[in-house]
Amino acid sequence: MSKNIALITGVTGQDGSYLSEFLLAKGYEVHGIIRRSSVDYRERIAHLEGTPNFHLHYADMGDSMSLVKLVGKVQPTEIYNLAAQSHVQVSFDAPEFTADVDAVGVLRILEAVRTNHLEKACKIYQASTSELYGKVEEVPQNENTPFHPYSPYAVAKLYGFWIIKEYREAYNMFCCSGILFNHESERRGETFVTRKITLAAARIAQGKQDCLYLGNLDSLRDWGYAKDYVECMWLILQHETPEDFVIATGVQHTVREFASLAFHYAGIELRWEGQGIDEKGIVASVSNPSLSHLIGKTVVAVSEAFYRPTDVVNLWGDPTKAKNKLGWNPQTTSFEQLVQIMVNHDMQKVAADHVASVMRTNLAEYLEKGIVK
Ligand code: NAP
Ligand code: G4F
Repeated sequence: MSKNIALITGVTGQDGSYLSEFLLAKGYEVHGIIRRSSVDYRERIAHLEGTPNFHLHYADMGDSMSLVKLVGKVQPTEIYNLAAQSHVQVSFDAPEFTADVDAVGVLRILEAVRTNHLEKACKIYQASTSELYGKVEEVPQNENTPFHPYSPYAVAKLYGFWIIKEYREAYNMFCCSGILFNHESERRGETFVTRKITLAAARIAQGKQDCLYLGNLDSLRDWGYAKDYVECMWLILQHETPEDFVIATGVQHTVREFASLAFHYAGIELRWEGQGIDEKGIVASVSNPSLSHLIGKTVVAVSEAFYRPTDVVNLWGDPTKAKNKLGWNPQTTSFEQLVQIMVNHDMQKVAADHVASVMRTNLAEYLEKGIVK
């Protein structure tokens, strides 16, 4: 039997790390693309480095030559194109870079496969996004809902979606898009709203932060657990025909609801007062007397700095096709479980960071006083 060889772009990201674990457990040989940076920061995959079937290679989505050479060397049977400038707000500040990586980058991967004559041997998964629905034209959104991208990120991803479809039809390649709705985890980047909230709730509960500043609290998202979603990426490539799928939980919550629940798991009950820019989350009660000094304090406030020029405010996915055709269960991890997993993780992280910082301070003092040499 021929070996399954996966090439993952974006292997250092949230999804790339979970997908690597998932494919390694299935016996795949996994190759990941990393890019040069001045600090080697690969926290999410550090535990996989040294695993016999796990290999990392330098390349960049902006560098066709590196991709062509790497695809030729690895001879993948499956490519998971997860690499992207994935932050919507950042795409307003760096629109050209976002277009280069998130749009033309997809074309570069497709052409790398064609240049190496692997059209028939290699299947391609493209990380598409619910942001394509943008200024939504219907709720909930499914595979037939019209797209209306509403940020430079979404416009770039729309190109990625269509070029995948084009190569499928023009060259008969097995390439598909997973239209994934927001998926989060304890490995989520710290500037996405969910992780920003769970980290802040943990810091506020441990006296390390006074207040959390957020943008649009009314925004609605369909949030799932990233660990559950990587299975779908694989299932999409195992389906008999190349097709695009919406991957979502089918349940919607506001940013405000996410914040209330995160603070609840950190031992703090919030009440909300005011509207718009003046809205505040105030501590109504606490589960532990050691937090009673927080009662009546404002711990969440709104800042215009986190408003977007255009914001996508009503994402709600219909995963019926994935459920029926792929046999995927969209409710493996509930919203409540997801928030609890993230808060528990961040409560421990904040406590561990505190211990490490005290140890560093003590060590510096001991060195200065000559107590340790
Ligand atoms: P992420 O944590 O931001 O990871 C992005 C990955 O892309 C990182 O490994 C990053 O490398 C890599 N990357 C960025 N620019 C690159 C370049 N020029 N060359 C090579 N690699 C580059 O994103 P994620 O949450 O795992 O999402 C994975 C994919 O799914 C992305 O395409 C995202 O747009 C899409 N998506 C995500 C969601 C979601 O809710 N998470 C929903 C729908 C679609 P560094 O570590 O070096 O920065
Ligand atoms: O967490 P977010 O930054 O995620 P967003 O914009 O939905 O994008 C994520 O999900 C997409 C799938 O739909 C992916 F394609 C994309 O790569 C990324 O993973 O923001 C969620 C919502 C937005 O409406 C935003 O305006 O939360 C609102 N929000 C309110 N306050 C905030 C904040 N977002 C961030 N990042 N920071 C805030 O302080």
